[in-house]
Amino acid sequence: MHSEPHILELESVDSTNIYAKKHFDALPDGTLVAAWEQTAGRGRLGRKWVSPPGRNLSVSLVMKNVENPFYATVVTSLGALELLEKNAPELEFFLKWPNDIYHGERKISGVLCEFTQGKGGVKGVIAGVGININLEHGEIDAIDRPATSLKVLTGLHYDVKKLLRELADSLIRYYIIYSRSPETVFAEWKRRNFVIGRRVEIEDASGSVTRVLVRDIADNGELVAERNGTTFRFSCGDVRITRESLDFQRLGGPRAAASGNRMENDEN
Ligand code: BT5
Repeated sequence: MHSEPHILELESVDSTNIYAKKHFDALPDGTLVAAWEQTAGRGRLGRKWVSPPGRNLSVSLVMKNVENPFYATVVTSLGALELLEKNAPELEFFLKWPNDIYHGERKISGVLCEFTQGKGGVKGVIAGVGININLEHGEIDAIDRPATSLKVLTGLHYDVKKLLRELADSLIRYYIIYSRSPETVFAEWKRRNFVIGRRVEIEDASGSVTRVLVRDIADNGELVAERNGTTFRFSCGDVRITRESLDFQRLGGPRAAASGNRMENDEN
């Protein structure tokens, strides 16, 4: 992998993940497939990813040094977080297990990592990242769950081509750090992950919701949660951010009203 990112820019495609999977053998490790329009953008569990043409970043990183989609999510979500923080340093973003970036109660970015195997037997992961950049209010409102964009948050219009290059740099940087020291990257991801130490609602694939206290995230990516004094692991589904979880201190009680819904600093 080169530290200089190779970006394959497509005007329109069904999904950058599908394209990268189809061309996995021909695409060198570390290639970033980007599209300005996705006609069939995908989320997890068969869901759709909404992204009107030209407004957002929709990319897939070809990762041939990672076989576990969870670790690909760790790497790429940190890269996406870095891009957001660089371009809106006054705002507070956080990672939310397993694959999201949020601002307050609203999602601004999602990651979809898929294991793949080429014809020659080479294994790897296609790491798809979608980030809402210039999405307008009306477009946000059309999404069926709370969402936001950089433009809605800051009122500014962003140069998506410039941001694409910055995103490529951040993704490759984290990929290189990961290939040298996976523990460092995993520790950073855990530190920036909102859920650890908080009371949240978890929703499994069938839609059943349970309120839990999240104790940790295991090395295999499972959530280690506690309910009625019993610890259990949760591997597939969503964490719901509620007003209450935003207002609770890690492993503590309600926070001072003056702090509003801003996150406390991560000090652990
Ligand atoms: C995700 O799934 O968040 C993964 C999103 C990955 C998108 C990228 S774009 C490049 C690459 N190519 C692809 O085809 N996909 C990847 P999940 O956690 O399942 O969340 C999906 C849910 O988020 C949907 O069911 C909606 O409720 C909501 N949603 C859809 N579009 C959104 C958007 N633009 N912003 C915020 N939320 C959205």
